[in-house]
Amino acid sequence: MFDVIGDIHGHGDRLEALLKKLGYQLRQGAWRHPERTLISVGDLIDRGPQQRKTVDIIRAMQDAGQAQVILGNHELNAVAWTLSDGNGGFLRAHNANHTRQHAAFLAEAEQDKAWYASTLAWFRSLPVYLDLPALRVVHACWHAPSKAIIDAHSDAHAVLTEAAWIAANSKGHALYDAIEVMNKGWEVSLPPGYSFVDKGDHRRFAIRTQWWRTDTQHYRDLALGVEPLDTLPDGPIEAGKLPGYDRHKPLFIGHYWMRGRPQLQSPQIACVDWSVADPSGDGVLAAYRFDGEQQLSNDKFVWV
Ligand SMILES: [Mn+2]
Repeated sequence: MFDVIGDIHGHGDRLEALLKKLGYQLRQGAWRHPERTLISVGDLIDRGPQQRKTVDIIRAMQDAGQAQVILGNHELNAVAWTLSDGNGGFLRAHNANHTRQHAAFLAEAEQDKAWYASTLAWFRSLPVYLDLPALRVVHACWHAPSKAIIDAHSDAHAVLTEAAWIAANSKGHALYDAIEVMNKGWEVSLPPGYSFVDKGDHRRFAIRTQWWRTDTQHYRDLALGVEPLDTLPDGPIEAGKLPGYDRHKPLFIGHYWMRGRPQLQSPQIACVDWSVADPSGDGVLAAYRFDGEQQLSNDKFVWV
């Protein structure tokens, strides 16, 4: 069965500690478990102190048949950083914010161009999601209409075709919007006059949402990563209902920088991103030990 691990963001030592805690052993160049397979929800890179170590551990596990890996938004952005926009720039603009977000990765990658090129090619080979018999995995949001668009631009394993990478990173394409939803989450714009400052000190005019919830439509109930909540409108969102989740299978997501100790978002949804890269040091690297159960359980989280 599967151990689904959250966003690692360059914390290679913590990754090794969690693998040990989960019972994996380093043999013949890869971490292995006699009965279990690792699944990464993506966001291996950016922010942390061991970018290359993290990529190399996970890639070696995948090569050895010990791990499955999907695309996080940081891997998507790392590829877009290198793709020409046709106007002398790049599809991921090299502005101050983006440069700061990507600096830790670039600092290591640019020391070895061959490794950098190989790593980018590997990122391009990662699927956007996994839809396995007993579970689903996506970085941020499971949304059937977006999945259908992505499937039309992917191979049978949800890996974007070479030609799709430009559209996936170009505003105005349906594929761009579909990737935004599944890889970066279901965001809702704030009404005029409202904004907040996120953990990276960026002023934001849209919120990340708990898109799976259908019990409330209020900004303050649905927002993720906004502190204090009273910077948001005290009322329902204007954009209409959030997509909700069909609950056909358990779903594992990352991306959301959850705070506190790992816990389920619903009986079918587990976010495994518990903020290992938070500068406060309060975050943990988490995994969920999945054994096929269709009702998830809080006691199956493991973390370091
Ligand atoms: Mn992410």
